[in-house]
Amino acid sequence: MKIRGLLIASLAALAAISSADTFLVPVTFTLAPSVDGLYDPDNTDVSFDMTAVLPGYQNFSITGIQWDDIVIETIGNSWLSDVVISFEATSAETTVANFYDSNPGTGDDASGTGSYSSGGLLPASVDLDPDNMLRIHIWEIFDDVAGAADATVVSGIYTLQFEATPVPEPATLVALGIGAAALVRRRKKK
Ligand SMILES: [Ca+2]
Ligand SMILES: [Ca+2]
Ligand SMILES: [Ca+2]
Repeated sequence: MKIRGLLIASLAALAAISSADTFLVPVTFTLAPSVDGLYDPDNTDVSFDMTAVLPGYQNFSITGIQWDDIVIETIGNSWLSDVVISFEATSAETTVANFYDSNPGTGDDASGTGSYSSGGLLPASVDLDPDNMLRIHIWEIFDDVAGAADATVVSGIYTLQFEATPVPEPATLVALGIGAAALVRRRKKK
C-alpha cells in the first residue's frame, strides 16, 4: 500500500511538470448489443465530445484503461471471446492506428454468460484528434449472424484515465497582446 501511495505522488509531480492533468472517467455499459464485424454500421457506435466531459481542457490522451464486472451474454452459437470494445480517435477508422481494443472475454471460446475485470488500470496510449471526440465501438471478431446481435454487454464499467492540458485562459492571451503592443510602440519611438 505504501509503495502504491508513493507511485501516485510521483505521478502527480510528473503531471505538474508537464502541465498536463490526469483524470479518471467512468463509462457505464447497460444492455449494449455487439452486432457485426469491425465498423459495421449496425454496431453500437457512440462518440463523446471530451470538452463537454472535461470543460476547459484540450489535447486529450487515454493513458490507461480498466474494466470491472463487464457482463457479456452471447446469443446463439457466438463466443464470449468474440466481443471487442474499442476506444478510439475519430481518425482511427480511416488513417491513424489510434485505438485501444479491449477483449474482456479473451480465451473464453464458448457461448454463455461471463463477467470480466481487468484487475486494475492497464497502460494505453490513444491520442484523440483535434476534434476532441472519443469514439466507443463494439464489434465481433467473428460475426456469426450478419445483421443481428451476436451478444449483449449487459452491464459493467470501464474507467478511462485521461491526460489533458488546460486551455489557455483568455486573460493570459489579452496580457500577451498588450505586451506585444507595448513592444511595437517602443520600437517606433527609436
Ligand atoms: Ca452479427
Ligand atoms: Ca460472434
Ligand atoms: Ca451489418
